[in-house]
Amino acid sequence: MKNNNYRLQFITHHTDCYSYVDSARLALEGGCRWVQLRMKGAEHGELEETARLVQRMCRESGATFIIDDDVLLAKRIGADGVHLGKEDMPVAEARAILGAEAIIGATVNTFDDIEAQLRSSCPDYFGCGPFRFTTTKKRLAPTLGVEGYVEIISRMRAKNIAIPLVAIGGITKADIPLLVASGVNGIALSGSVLQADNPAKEMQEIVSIINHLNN
Ligand code: TZP
Ligand code: MG
Repeated sequence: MKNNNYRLQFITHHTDCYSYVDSARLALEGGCRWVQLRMKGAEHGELEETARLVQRMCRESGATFIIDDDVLLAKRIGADGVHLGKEDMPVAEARAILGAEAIIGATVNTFDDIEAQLRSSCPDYFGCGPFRFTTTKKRLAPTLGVEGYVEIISRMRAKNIAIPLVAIGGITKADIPLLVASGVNGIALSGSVLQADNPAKEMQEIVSIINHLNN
């Protein structure tokens, strides 16, 4: 694995209209090629069944598939990687289980978190946020705004930290140009796509914005 460009990650969620699986399908239909399966509070059996299904959908689309929190499930089904929060398994332990080729992302909220993480391990990317308030995640850290990313990126550059930084939390397509201009390498989102009238089309527009900004 590791052939991932870290520019755009879709995080699964459910709404009144869509299931977790629907959400992944819509993102893939819209051209997203990196999906994180996040199903907070799901029971083990349902999580594994959904993970196997979404993994198959991702494979069929040539998309990268990672799982939130559950390193052992990722290992068992051969997912491409995991995303780990501050209270999850340490990155170094996950690396020992999943191997060098797995994509391992780590949540950070501040530059201090980045430095602390790098003292013990080297994730493949940092998921850094929240950009703004969102209801998708409970127990949200303070919001960063564009200024927060500008500061974190400048401190990373000053210390030659080149690990991709992926902005997350309340991001809409209108935010993407400014966020990318702030220096972040990628965007992770969920709610703004699923709340759009046509989620696949919304994702298509987001993919197009990102491709134009980076080319
Ligand atoms: N961490 C911060 S926000 C979030 C996670 C996992 C979920 C995605 O947020 P949004 O606002 O639905 O794009
Ligand atoms: Mg977690």
